[in-house]
Amino acid sequence: MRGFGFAAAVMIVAGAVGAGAQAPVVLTGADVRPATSLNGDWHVIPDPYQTGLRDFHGHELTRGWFANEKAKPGDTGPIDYDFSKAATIKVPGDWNTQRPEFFWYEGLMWYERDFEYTAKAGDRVFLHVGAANYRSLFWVNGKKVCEHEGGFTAFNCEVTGALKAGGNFVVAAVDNTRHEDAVPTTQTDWWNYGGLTRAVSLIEVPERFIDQYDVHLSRTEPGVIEGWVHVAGGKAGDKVEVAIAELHAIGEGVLDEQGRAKFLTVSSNLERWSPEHPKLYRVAIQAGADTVTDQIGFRTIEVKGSEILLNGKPVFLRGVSVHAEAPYRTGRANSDKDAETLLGWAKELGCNFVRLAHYPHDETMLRAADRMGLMVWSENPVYWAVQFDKPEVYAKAERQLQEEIGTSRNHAAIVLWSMANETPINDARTKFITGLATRARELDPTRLITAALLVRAEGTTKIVDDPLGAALDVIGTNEYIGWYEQHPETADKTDWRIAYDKPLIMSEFGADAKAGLHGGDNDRWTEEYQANVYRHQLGMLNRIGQLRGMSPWILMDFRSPRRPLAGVQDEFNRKGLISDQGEKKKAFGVLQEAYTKGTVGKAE
Ligand code: GCB
Repeated sequence: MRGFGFAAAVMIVAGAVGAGAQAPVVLTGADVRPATSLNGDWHVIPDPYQTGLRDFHGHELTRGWFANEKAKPGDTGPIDYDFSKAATIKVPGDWNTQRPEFFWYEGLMWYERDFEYTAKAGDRVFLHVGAANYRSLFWVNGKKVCEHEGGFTAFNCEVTGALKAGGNFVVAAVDNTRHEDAVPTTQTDWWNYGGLTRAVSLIEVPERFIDQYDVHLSRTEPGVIEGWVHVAGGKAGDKVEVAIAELHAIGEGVLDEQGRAKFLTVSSNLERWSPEHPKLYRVAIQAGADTVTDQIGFRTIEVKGSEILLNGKPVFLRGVSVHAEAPYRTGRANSDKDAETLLGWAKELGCNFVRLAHYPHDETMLRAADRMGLMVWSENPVYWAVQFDKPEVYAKAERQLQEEIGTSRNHAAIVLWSMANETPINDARTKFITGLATRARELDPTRLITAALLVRAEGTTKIVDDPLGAALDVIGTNEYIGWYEQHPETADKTDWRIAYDKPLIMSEFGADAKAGLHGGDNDRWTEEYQANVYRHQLGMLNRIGQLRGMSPWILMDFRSPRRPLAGVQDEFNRKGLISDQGEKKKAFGVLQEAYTKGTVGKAE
């Protein structure tokens, strides 16, 4: 029972809530480290007036409401809350789909749970948060341990100094209020699911520990597995080792002044990862007292002119776009089962590729893609018109990109980092996203950079000449001929002109259909109409010489408040090939036939 009533709420120290805590750190492979799960029931209290963060004149409080371990009922006058009596919801999970009263809620939510924990002497402990949408603050035993912005990336807060041996409690304040200067901004076409949407755990590491590592196959030297290991607190001269027992391969390196060691090792009998053969190896990374054991696949991905080369061979990306929307129950996808259902449907379609839109998806999805053999487009949430002219907005986008790449860089499945989706063409935007592309290449020179661009038209010709294309390895474009534009047949007369000699992925096309609603080929909202759009689109796409992939919009219906049409949409974007209840629509069959019979795209 913890109280921190009104008397405490008048302690005014402006700006102090943000003080004290350290910046969260990025950990590679956090999900494969031994961990103490904090998943399960957490008490929650909605706080739309931010009473826990501000006093009655709106000044920030020194310490978050509910966070002070010392306050006891009766200490400070009336106590306006009691976590032990508050409702509970599950973590991981958005709050919107767990309790009807939270369905439309956008604002601040307080979370609390007790846990037993005793750390080993000398170890460091991190609170690992898979994602908290959008802004979050954490306290352990009343001590603030971190603050984070960005709703779709993992972060880790050091709690070593805040933990006690035995009983502990953690409080989180998670706020999904939309802001103009956030990334993404106030306008999106998906539900703004709030809360601790991904897994939460405690990770214990030695004093010096491996925070990031990169293990990949060289593009230029056959059979060479290379990369680097970074050790937090590591001393120059300390050794690291990367061992792949199945290949009898061991790479060694020595830390430099920055705590980073490069390594390489050679294997003559390596089996490369591909969609047809998604081979993963057990890789043990060791530095001093710390070891991480990961499952990593090895492949190369490159472009040559307008070809995409996987393991040196031209490949066509037969894909589909996927939101992190949970099948059958809606809400945020957050389990292996969700990932396997969604990606299982993609495999059934005949896909070798998925566009994980419009933000970084979680590790369960990426691990499933590694295992199941699906190449992945992973996307930074620079969606539509963020405030491109503001350096602080750029910093938010870059931070999320760093977290995305830092967390997920060893997934063989990821072949494309996407910087943005459908951004308006202007100089500030081009500079902003080019900056992100440069940063992405610095962080990871082994993958391809893309973005989904808008297209312009001259008569019946669609033109892709957005200046941002110069900064990309692969051009993505979205178009909705037959849905937002004209008729399905319009595609038959449409030609394409691409200003860049680079591979093109049609990263979106599609049409809404309500599962079970039938009619003629030209009756909107029916399954027949959607199937008709797909047939005409596929014919058109086959005429684009440099098309090297596609990811139609979208695998499954997903919730969006932009879609209120009663009886048809009911707050769902209905462009799914499958309904939110798992019913396959006719267009699923159209695309499946094209993918499995190889009637679309250049043969591999
Ligand atoms: C788009 C967006 C996507 C939307 C889709 C639609 O262009 O990239 O996020 O959901 O269109 O259905 O309108």
